Amino acid sequence: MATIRVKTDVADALHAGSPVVALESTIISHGLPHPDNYEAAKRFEALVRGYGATPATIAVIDGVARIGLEDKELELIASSEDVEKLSVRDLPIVMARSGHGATTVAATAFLAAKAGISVFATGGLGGVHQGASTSFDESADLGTLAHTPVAVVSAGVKSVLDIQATLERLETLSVPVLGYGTDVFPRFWLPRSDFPVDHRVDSAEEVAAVLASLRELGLDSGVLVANPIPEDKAWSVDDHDRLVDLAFAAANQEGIRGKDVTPFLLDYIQRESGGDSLRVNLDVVAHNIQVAAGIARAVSERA
Ligand code: PSU
Ligand code: MN
Repeated sequence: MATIRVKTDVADALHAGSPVVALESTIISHGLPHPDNYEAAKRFEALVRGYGATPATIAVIDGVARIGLEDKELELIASSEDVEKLSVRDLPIVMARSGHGATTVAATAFLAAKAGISVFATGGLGGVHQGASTSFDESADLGTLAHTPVAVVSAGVKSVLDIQATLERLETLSVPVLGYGTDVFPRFWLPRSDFPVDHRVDSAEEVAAVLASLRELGLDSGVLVANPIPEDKAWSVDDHDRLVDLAFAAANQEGIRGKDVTPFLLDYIQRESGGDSLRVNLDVVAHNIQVAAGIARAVSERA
């Protein structure tokens, strides 16, 4: 049995050299609340199509890595209580057990690259957690990007992470970071963090050129395209800061650890913000999809 199955429309697009954008599934299963998550997943795919590319939402179903999901599979990822969150190290285990699972940025990027997809849109990349100097909690998203040749379009990383340490780790791992229309690294719900990005690009063609140079050099790292949410769609800084503090306090009190940390914090913030953070979260992904589709078109035009 195949371990990776590419949906027909995605395979056709790849074969023709047409633009394809990979989408992750953990954001559906663990990042967004049920039942809005299914509608959101469908909308993300429709947006990719609207911008002239073929969407490939990635997940593991019945032990097979699917590059592009049928509606029923998307529904399963969005609704099932026991869909696991899969990072790269979990893939061989859930496949061996013929199980289902939703892929994180790391696992999605890994499978996308294997299928020949070079552009991936998400909300926020995982990173170094606060207190990582003692907990060692750093997302596998970073280490995977160091050797996975995919451009990940993300609104920086969530402000629940240690942004400075995350940027340092990306430097150590030799992952290029490009500010898309910005000189400042964004922090997901908000367009700006306190940290600059060294390299700014202002067009999809510039990103495609960087990807081409990366290939020519024989480097196999990914590229992080840090794309800030437009100012008029951002969350209020005060509400943001207040709820992030409360989410941390709750996580500490409940002793949340390991892979549960990110979903717990996101869920807490979503519930307590009365829908504000969710609205911004959806706008963040939609905006990243727009930029990713542009990059995918530019990549396919160069080829
Ligand atoms: N950022 C979001 N929503 C999410 C995640 C990140 O805006 O749901 C998910 C992504 O799938 C990311 C994962 O890869 O959280 C990182 O989890 P961890 O910190 O456990 O590596
Ligand atoms: Mn972690």
